[in-house]
Amino acid sequence: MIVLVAAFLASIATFAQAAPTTLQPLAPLSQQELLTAVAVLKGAGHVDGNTRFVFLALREPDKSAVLDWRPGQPISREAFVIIKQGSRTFEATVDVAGRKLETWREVKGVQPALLIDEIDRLNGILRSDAGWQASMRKRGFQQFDKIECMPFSAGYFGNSAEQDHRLVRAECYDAASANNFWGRPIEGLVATVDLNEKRVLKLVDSGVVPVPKEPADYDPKSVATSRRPLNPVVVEEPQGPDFVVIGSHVDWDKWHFGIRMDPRLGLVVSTVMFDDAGRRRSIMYEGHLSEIFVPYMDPAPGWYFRSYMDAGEYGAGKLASSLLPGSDCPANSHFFNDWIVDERGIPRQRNKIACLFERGDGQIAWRHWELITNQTQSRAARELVLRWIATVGNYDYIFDWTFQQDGTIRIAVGSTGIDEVKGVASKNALNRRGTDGDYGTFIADHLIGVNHDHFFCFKLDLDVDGVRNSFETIRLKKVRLGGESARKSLWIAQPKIAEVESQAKLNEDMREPALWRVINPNVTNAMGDPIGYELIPEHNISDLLDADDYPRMRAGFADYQLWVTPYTRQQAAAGVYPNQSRGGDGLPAWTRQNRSLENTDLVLWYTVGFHHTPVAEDWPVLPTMWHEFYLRPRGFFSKSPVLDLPAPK
Ligand SMILES: [Cu+2]
Repeated sequence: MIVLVAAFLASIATFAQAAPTTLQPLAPLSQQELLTAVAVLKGAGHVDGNTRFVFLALREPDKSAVLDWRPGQPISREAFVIIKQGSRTFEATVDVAGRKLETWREVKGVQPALLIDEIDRLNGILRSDAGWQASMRKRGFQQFDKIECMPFSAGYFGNSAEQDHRLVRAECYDAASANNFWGRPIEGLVATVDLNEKRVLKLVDSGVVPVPKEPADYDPKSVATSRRPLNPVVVEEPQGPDFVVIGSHVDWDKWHFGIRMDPRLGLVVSTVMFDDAGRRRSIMYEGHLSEIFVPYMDPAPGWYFRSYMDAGEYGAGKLASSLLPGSDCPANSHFFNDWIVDERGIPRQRNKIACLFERGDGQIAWRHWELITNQTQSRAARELVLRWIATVGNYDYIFDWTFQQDGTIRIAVGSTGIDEVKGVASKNALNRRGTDGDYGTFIADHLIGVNHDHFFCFKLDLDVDGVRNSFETIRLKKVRLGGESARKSLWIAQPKIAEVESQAKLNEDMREPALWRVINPNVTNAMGDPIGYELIPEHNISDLLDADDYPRMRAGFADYQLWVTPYTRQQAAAGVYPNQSRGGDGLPAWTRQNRSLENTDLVLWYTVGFHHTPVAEDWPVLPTMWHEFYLRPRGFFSKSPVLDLPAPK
């Protein structure tokens, strides 16, 4: 056991642990740099007992500076900071290397992301509110210390009485009668709370709904596990892994990239390159989660507002889970630690917030059996997986970046955790009363899994062999044949370059399918075609809400599955401050300029999502549901990139 523990410790490294000579411009801020950034703000008189750090992380250098940088050269190191000071919000940039405050400004009319500090305070505000107490007594609760209230982001619904308040809406759960309190909603009572004023702004008691009593716990003590454990599978790399991690940089097979954890966006993958015949070719400057949007589909007073934007309202990277070796990631994975400042500005180390492992579980890179010669050639595929998990309240989102030997990058989101459920008076579907069951599925006695969507928007700054790229749609167009052919119809591939942003707001269309490809019009492959990378969606959905519905206006990025913009430093598809936003910021606003997309630095914004109509099998734990898309070379190489895989011995 001791040996095992030692092996784990040896395989842990922090993102920023590298020697100075290998520090990359996009490496995350180190503990020392975080300390310096906070010290500079303190020195400038901007930090007191009321100061809360909403965000403090690397401010990326200019892209051109990053691309021109060579090892050994000095690096600009800056921090971007969002501070909440009482009810006011400030943004700062700090020159960390120069120990200097560069900018400090107040941002008016916004609400920064919700703070853990505030969330901790929520129970106290409610438990001391006379109206809330009365409503709880009416429901049979005499003691309030085991009632847990959840800070649901408030959204915006055109209510002027809510303006200028810092809001959450709270529904509470009976945590005394079960470990999994999510299965014990105290329904029919929702409080709108002002976190600045520390008071209940509005309490809506729409009537007592009995708290469901179905068992909902999932820990080993509560669940009788009759299933026989399977025989162990041992993954061994007797000569060690094939990847090399130096600080925040990863080399594996022909792939090279940098990684860091951002408190808002989670894992950021940067400067992704692939070796091709002795040349290191660029594919993507940066890729990361941009925003999440989860609107629920129930009009009840306790449910209509539930339309979360988890990255901007809570901070996806801040909520990165510590990963468990052997279940979250293979035990022999490389685990990353990082440093993040807490809300008081104190750097804290977090353990195992991302993992890296090779996978070679029966995948075939290519093969052929030749009938004429009766010969078989087959090459096993290996892939590299980079994983992190954001736990936002009841949901756990697993994010995988998988690098394949054929130049493909797969980006996948696994949704698991606990479904957000509603307590109802009806027992089940056989004795439905009122509207119970109209907006979801009975998944246990007196419990409805409410219908909702999950949208995950990714920023993908592709640089295919350089920054100057164009975006091409290749429409598969059916044509009617005349003349001498025995065929009446077939389809042809019709490429078209998008000239401006309005031509690159796209949804998948089964009746008129199109391929989506980023090309470099200045570089051709051996056949004379411009080189390119294709974005390949798998199953995807559209936002079904009306255009004038508040959640949809606030999360306008979900209007299209794909947007293409010129390069921008902006990272947040719904704007920097989506908490209580009225909408109007982000992709719809930016693209209104209808800028040129030709032969310029481009960014793809791709949203993958799914409608979640819950099923009985979703309770009490959600079997992981995966949704993914690919970035795949299309004409980037001049022949099969896996032809050179060595034959098995
Ligand atoms: Cu769901």
